[in-house]
Amino acid sequence: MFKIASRPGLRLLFIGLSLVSSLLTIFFNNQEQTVRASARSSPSYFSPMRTVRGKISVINSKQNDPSNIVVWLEPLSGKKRKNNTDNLVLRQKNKQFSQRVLIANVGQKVDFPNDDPFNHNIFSNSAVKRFDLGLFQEGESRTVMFTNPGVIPVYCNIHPRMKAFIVVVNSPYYGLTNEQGEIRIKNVPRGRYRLRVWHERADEKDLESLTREVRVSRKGSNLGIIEIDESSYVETPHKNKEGKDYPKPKS
Ligand SMILES: [Cu+2]
Repeated sequence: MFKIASRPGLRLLFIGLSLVSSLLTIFFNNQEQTVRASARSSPSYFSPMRTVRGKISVINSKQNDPSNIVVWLEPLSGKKRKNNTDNLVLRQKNKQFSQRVLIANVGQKVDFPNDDPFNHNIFSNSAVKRFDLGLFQEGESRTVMFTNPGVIPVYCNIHPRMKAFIVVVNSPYYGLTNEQGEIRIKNVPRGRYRLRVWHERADEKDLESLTREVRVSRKGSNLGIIEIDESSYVETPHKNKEGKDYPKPKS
């Protein structure tokens, strides 16, 4: 067998044949994939919905954690799907919120159930949405409706370490990065959008500079790698609901 390959003419034929065979394999595999893909997406044939993907990497970061970064798309053309209206949930359990970052739509409500066997007092002094849920115990819940877009830091007046952010956006096309910084926004109609990004350890101006126009085609859109600089981030303790320092823990 190897003797045949050593003759120049036959060797060329051999290479040629294997090339043809691999091309045929690639061709038929692609055909199969196309068929499978169109079978899967057939219900959306009349209103094609696409996935927008991307990845965020944080630079000059102490934490090196690219999770919990909000990415959303504001429609610049075409019809917009209605905002989400189902109530969202931000639990309190083990003196922590169930999520660090929660994305809500304008007009959406958030329930704050207390799953701890002691009281919490959830509040925010944000200019976007100021609220104070008062003291409430295990098994109880309070609800807040968010009517303006913006970032709302949420705290507990008893437990200074409790911290969450509710990011209210006026578009149903949004996503949160996973631990690898990957983002995936599904069911986005074709059209032009303004890309927006929010991250708790980024400078507002830096985030502003990441805003750009994105076109979603019938293949979706790949945002590529988006870099966020954390060098200007300084962690500062927040105040309680009266705007004062929390009492020093007794030791
Ligand atoms: Cu608390």
